[in-house]
Amino acid sequence: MFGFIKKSLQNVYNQFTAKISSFFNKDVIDETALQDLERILLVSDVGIKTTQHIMQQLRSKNIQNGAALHQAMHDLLYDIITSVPVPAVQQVPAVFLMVGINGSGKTTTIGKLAAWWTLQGKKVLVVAADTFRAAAVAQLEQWVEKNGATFFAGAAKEPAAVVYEGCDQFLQGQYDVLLIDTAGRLQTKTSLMQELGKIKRIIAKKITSVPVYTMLTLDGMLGQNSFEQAKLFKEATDVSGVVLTKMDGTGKGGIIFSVLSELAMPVLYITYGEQVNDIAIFDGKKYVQELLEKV
Ligand SMILES: Nc1nc2c(ncn2[C@@H]2O[C@H](COP(=O)(O)OP(=O)(O)OP(=O)(O)O)[C@@H](O)[C@H]2O)c(=O)[nH]1
Ligand SMILES: [Mg+2]
Repeated sequence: MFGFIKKSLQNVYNQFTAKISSFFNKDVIDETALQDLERILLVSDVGIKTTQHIMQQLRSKNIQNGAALHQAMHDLLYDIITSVPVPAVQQVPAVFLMVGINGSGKTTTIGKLAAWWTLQGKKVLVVAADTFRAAAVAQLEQWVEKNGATFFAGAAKEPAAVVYEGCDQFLQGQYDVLLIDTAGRLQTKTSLMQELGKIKRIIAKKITSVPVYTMLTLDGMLGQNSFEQAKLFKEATDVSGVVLTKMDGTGKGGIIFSVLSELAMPVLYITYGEQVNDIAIFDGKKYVQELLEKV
């Protein structure tokens, strides 16, 4: 039953699931137990607003025992998980633009996705539009070539120009998947955000035949500290969904619910390590089910 969380997200299992499941065996759920539960939700990054919503719903249902609490929690978290529509990012041909702040895991995630799509028998082109650092380009090239996808860095120095050429190559080479890596940027740097807008306009102009998605990497270890940034990215670039990275480094599995309910963005993938296979398509229903399993 615990294939997904116990295997891939051990910290979440050992912390969040272990703590929360202790309530489900209780014969009596009283106000003290509800307050304890509320504290656990808060420290697990579920977020103040979402926690208040959950607690208010639980109180209004007049929960008496652990079994009823289990069912109610399942229903509430399930509602949150299904509240935001998930775009069809598993259907290719498609273009994926990866954005996010410095070090949030864009390049690593691109490498993992390139390997994964290649394994599915798809023809994959990776474009390195992170031209700010030579090391970043080399890092991505290593990842990509190891796994059999095609790498394109382009002769052009300007990111928008690299993207322009990369789009041409994608169209001419009849690729299934185009993955575009961008430089890490702080949302405060207006010029970098404007550059992102320029990149998006170029893609939209060049590629009209297949869907284009913008994926935002959010560092799961930073928790809600990254939400202000996420909101600014959302305003600037019309984000299609989130890749929650570094989930191996946190036991706070609640971040997924606050991304959904407070940012209203779907979680598309989670990553949980630095190896090529440490990525999973996020399955919200399965996540809720396993998260609330009795330990
Ligand atoms: N533990 C863990 N580390 C990760 C994960 N994803 C990425 N990292 C590490 O996080 C660091 C930053 O990852 P990058 O992929 O370079 O991040 P980036 O967003 O491309 O960074 P910039 O290009 O500098 O903006 C690297 O040391 C990665 O190995 C993950 O899922 N788990
Ligand atoms: Mg990078």
